Amino acid sequence: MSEQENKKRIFSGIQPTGTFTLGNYIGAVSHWGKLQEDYDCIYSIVDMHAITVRQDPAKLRQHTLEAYALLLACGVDPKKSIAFIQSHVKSHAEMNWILACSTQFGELSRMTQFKDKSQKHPDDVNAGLFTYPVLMAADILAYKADLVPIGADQKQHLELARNIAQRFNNKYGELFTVPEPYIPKVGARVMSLQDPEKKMSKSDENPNACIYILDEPDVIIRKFKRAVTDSEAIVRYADEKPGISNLMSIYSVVTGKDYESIEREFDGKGYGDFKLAVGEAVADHLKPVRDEFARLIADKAYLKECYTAGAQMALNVSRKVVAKAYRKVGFVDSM
Ligand code: ATP
Ligand code: LTN
Repeated sequence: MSEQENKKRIFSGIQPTGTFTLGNYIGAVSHWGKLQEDYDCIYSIVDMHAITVRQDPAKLRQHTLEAYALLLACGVDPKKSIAFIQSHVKSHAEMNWILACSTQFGELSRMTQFKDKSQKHPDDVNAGLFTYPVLMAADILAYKADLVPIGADQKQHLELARNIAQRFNNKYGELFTVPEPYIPKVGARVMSLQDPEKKMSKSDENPNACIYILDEPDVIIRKFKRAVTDSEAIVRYADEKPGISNLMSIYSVVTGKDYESIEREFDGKGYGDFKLAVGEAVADHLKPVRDEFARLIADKAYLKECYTAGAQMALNVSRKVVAKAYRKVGFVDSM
């Protein structure tokens, strides 16, 4: 099982706000299974984060179960890693409060995700949306994680978690590990297929902008065919060609080919051929995930067994850290 003294610890989470996109997969989740061989890994479906944006309760429940099944379908093995649902482990809420009292209003005001999401949902700029990064810090610090695999968009939140950990340690004495980000070199920021200046996001209202990892092969191929590119008609990686560069990085990740060999492969060919090749490669790559998801989601009893055991193991690790934090801030022992 997971708690081995000599291994470094990893923590990461994903929100159950909808089916994972190719961005979530390439930027984060596809790495999680590979890491579990060398690290002590803890992965969570962060439903408490999801309610910072209004959710339909029945849909959230369904999305949470689906996200848990997707996590396993993407390669997280509940026998090798701890895989659980955030709201099942009370340490997250407890640690959240302790850390909120070591976080400044000013630093939360500078978070770009807060600015973006409050612009997107001007009628519901709730306190949870504002303190979202504190809960994320609580997730990570409650397990004393060394490393946090994330996409590039979460780097600012991780910086904040590091600052909170250091500040708490300076104020109350050493407790928290200061976590390092683990951001992939290629694919850390998969862009929208319709607006390559914008990141691909689960909650995009345009379904053509996004590849969902459960999309059927013909849907995947059609979406890539419609992807926005440019008028140069040469497949090459360049800052001024964000659409083609985005497709190249996706193709590179799913085929293992580097940019030079991709440029050679499509030398003299048009964008039509290239887009079709990307679509087919992605559809093939995702097929085992789709098949495994179909098998798992039909077995609710197995999923329940896994997330119940996962929550118990997560609690066993995190409650000790919460107890130490309570003592350090001066709370009287309850037992
Ligand atoms: P939402 O649209 O609901 O805000 P999201 O698609 O941004 O969700 P999260 O659950 O917030 O997804 O993110 C889960 C993980 O996926 C994080 O590590 C995040 O950095 C990564 N990620 C999200 N979008 C991308 C992307 N376009 N490219 C690479 N990584 C991404
Ligand atoms: N905020 C992250 C999801 C998340 C997370 C975490 C990631 C919540 N808690 C802890 C890494 C570690 C996001 O992707 N939006």
